Amino acid sequence: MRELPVTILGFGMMGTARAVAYEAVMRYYGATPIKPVLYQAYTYTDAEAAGATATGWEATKDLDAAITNPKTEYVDVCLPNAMHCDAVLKAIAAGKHVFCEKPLSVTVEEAHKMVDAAAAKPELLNSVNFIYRRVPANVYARKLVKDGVFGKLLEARSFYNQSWGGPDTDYSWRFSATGGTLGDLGSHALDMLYYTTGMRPIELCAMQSVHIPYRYKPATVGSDLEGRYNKKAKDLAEVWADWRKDADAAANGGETSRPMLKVDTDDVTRIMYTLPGGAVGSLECTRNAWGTENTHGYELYFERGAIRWNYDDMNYLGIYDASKPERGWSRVLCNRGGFAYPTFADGHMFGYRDLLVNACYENMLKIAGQPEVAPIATFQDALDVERTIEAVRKSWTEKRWVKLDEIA
Ligand code: SOE
Repeated sequence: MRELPVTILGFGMMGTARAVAYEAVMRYYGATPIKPVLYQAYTYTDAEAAGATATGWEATKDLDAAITNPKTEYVDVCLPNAMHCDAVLKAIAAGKHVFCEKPLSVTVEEAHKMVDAAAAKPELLNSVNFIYRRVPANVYARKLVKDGVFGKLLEARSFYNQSWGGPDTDYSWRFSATGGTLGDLGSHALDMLYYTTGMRPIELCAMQSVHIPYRYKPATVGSDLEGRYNKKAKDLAEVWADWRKDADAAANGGETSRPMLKVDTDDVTRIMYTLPGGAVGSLECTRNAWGTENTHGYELYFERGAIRWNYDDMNYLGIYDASKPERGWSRVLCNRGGFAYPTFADGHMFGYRDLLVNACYENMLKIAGQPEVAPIATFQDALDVERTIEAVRKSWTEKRWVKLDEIA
């Protein structure tokens, strides 16, 4: 069996989760044509490095050396968004297969560069971690739409809402211009729209807003999780009151109780759009909706029925067949034999980490020249998402409907 030495760049939440997935893939799918072997991690901190070396692989703080290491063949980019482009271009130039965390880029220009670089080396994998493609229920939804089971699509509604973005979450790169809610969460919902329906918006109108324009500066800025877990054990009303005083002072150049940094991105985005064939849709994403920890989903309304999915209940697909006299929602369990991915046993539910294993598995299939279970997201797919994101920004800045054709 061919072994493929893997380097993971970035060993925060996503890098470590990916390490688990590469290690598990042979256990899940014994018949993988290629065996990923974890070789090296690029880490920011000694603690992260210790985590990597404890399981027997190398750790380095030299990013370029990690990317170009002649001993590895596959680079998995789990760095903050702003670092993707440079790392991906260097990895392709060094002849490595690339798996990159979403969003692929922070601008359309960057995404174009990455697509061009990948096109020049078609023998290399170019794959983006739009992970919700790997949910069996979504693979099945895609098939139902493709087979035209309920006729033409009339309306689409998608949402990706989380709740961790209150004033007690400190600043991190996720609140910089390169890390906003639209790129972080909306990108998934846009990709899922395309994945399930095969359609992308033609024209859109959007609004964006910032609830928390200034955030407290943590001890070290940059770590993915830090901001989220610096929450104080304080009454929430007090948190808001204290924060409001500081935010007003920051806005007016006054003294704040702790150093603050300005947020340069959206906390919330809403989009309305048209699709080919006359369908219309809407999309919402936020980090400030209490009770929606990772509530990502969609509802698709067709001429003769509807489909709905929600990550909160991700193993099931909701199907409504309006041609049946009883007209009720069916809750179809999709993680069992016959639905896309092999499972441990029927009905033993999939979790997030299983999706990452599926993604690693399908990257191996693709490298081996074998068909994936369902299409992986390529750099081109991610460029299309980035173009839509750019159209959203343009629409809100210029306060008008924007055609996707306007974006290069
Ligand atoms: C944080 O908002 C995050 O980890 C995203 O970056 C992921 O893409 C999403 O799948 C879960 O939430």
